[in-house]
Amino acid sequence: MTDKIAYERHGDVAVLRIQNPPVNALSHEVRSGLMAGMDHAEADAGVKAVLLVGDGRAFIAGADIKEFGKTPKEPHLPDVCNRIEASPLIVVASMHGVSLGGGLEVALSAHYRTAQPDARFGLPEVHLGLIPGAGGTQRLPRVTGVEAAIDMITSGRHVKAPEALDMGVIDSIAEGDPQTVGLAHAEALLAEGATRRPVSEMPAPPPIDWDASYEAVLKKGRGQIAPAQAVRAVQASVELPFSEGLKAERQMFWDLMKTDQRQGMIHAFFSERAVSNLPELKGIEPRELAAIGVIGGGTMGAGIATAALLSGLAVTLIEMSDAAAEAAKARIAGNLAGALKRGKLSQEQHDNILNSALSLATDYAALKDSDLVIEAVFEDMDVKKSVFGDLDAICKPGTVLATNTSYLDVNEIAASTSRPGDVIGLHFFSPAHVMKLLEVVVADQTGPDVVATGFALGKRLGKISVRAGVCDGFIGNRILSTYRTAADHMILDGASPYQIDKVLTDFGFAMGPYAVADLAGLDIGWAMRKRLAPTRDPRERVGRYPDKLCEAGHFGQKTGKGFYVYEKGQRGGTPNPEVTALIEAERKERNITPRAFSDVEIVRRYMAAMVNEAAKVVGEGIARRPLDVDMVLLFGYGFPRYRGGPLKWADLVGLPDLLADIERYAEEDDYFWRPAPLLRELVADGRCFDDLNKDA
Ligand code: 3H9
Repeated sequence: MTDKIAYERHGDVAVLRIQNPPVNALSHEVRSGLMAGMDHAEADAGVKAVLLVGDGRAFIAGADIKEFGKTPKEPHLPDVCNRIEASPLIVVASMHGVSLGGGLEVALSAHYRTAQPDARFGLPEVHLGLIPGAGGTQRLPRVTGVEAAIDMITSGRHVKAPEALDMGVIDSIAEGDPQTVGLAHAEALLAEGATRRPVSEMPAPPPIDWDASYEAVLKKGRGQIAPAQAVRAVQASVELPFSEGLKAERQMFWDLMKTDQRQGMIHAFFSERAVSNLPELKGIEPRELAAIGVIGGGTMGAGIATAALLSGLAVTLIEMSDAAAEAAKARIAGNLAGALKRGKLSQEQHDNILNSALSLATDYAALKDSDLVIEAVFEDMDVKKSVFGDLDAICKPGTVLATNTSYLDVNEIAASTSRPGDVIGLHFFSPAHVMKLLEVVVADQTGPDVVATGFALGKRLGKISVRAGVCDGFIGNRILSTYRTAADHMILDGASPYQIDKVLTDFGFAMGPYAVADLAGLDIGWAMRKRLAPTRDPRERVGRYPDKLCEAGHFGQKTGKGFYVYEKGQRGGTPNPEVTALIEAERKERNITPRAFSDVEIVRRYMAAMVNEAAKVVGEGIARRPLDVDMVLLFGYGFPRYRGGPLKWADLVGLPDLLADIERYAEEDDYFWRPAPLLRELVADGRCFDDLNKDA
């Protein structure tokens, strides 16, 4: 045995207690310890049953993800599971907290399963680009049937104890100390003369239409392969003898282990956790956060207020007039209705929020005691400065003053107050109560405890918070503007917006850039183009056709027409022929002979632009690490999680090739395509972006 598994004897029952904090992952030591523990129990005279139980906050959270990518060491998890199941003793698992992945597979290898009422179960391997690899796809269908197993495995969702009981995943729910409850269960089984009940010996469930299920899952996964493979693995559980099914599962598991998708997903898993872990914040206490103020109750302000209210904060919302304040309240009520419907909120909590946690005001004086104020007013520097001047005069000392600007200079805003150290950017993404991303924009003089407070607010609101420096567009919008430009150039040169959208959704993006533009409102880009026009370099290639669309009053979804035409009641749109005509006219005007773009070239150029700008953003210190950029794109811009983020994607395709592409594109347009110095450096040193994550 190892010190990760404690062995205790309680009468006829041997207890194997897994002790591998924080979540009892099945590391090599734990696997070896379980093997040795089973040997020990079987050799221990008089032992009739074995109880598996976890220490700390979980039964077992699965295989140790940190071991993935390294040479696997024996004993392998499937062997451990088979060893447990084959024991002549009765094996009982008593579960609390989470039993995930390999953890649930260990439990399914036990003969009986009991759990705490608040325990959760899942086979989330698809979120790591994998399928269960220790019998999960073979044993689960035998206890739940095929459809429930496919749902659980392909979604990776966590199932709560009552549902798990209904599904047949567990046999009973009992509240109390997991070891005490488990011992009582084991003793009761022994008293009633229960026998071993290996899941592998249960009959295989009836088949389903496998191809239809495979296709449906493939389509839903937008290019993700693991969930569809899981359907095939479950199919094997029905069509093959158990031991053959296990082999088939194992093969698929190892094939998936070698994929870029697995690497991308695991990068996302660890980056998501590392992103708010900043060395500069170690030991810095955030300021108090109990009451916050929000200025402006439009879509963004109401969304921010909703997110804060849902997290239990008291919110004072300021609007220009009583009527505007009431309209903001109606927006918040609309947002809360969604949460109520989805069961995220009880009726009592809902009423409480609207009747007491939310206050409306038209006078800034109502903010004098706020701990943090976020302004979400019109994107205009003079307007923002005037708001910050008022806040400076009214707020108590120590109030964090935050701007939700998406591109304006936070240093300039901060300088307009007498307390620039208290000023920070908190850039939410619309709808702010839904979107997970928060850019915490740190200006030159922002105090470290103010930064810590920004992160603390993000955590409380359930956001993925990413530190960003000050520049036009911060991390996300700056990179977006560059890859959108690359796409716009391809349109001028011969591609169509519809081909580009299709190719990029096939790549895995939630939406293509032109469908996104229609959703956000074409007037946003129009305003931006007008703002930038006076300072544009004459070498910049900017299409005029989107302006013409806006001049004609077509702003995308909200006006029913943009790049696409939207019929009432329909979710998606159909290509707008007027756009095609406008593009063709502009090509003629500019003497451009359109050429065909292959789907591969579209991805290559779009991604090269994204990666190149991202490398500049990291090189300039606007983003601290490549992983920060990856998380911004993943959580704010619909980048496919299974690709890990643009810089993980770049590492996987190879930086030298990517740099060579950029240099080749620069031969046509050396103004737009300027290789990032950091990219050149990495290529010269034979390093990749992930090396920088490790250095940080
Ligand atoms: C699998 O089982 C494959 C098998 O089918 C076949 C094998 C042959 N390994 O998230 P948290 C760390 S695949 C290693 O902040 P929470 C995590 O990095 C596996 N480390 O807490 C963090 O470390 P740090 C299937 C792990 O309470 C710390 O634990 N299982 C693992 O919000 C706390 O985590 C999964 O995919 C792990 N498996 O959430 C489960 N899990 O403190 C993945 C966690 O250094 N894990 N850590 O940053 C989770 O979903 C959540 O972490 C969990 C806890 C719900 C457990």
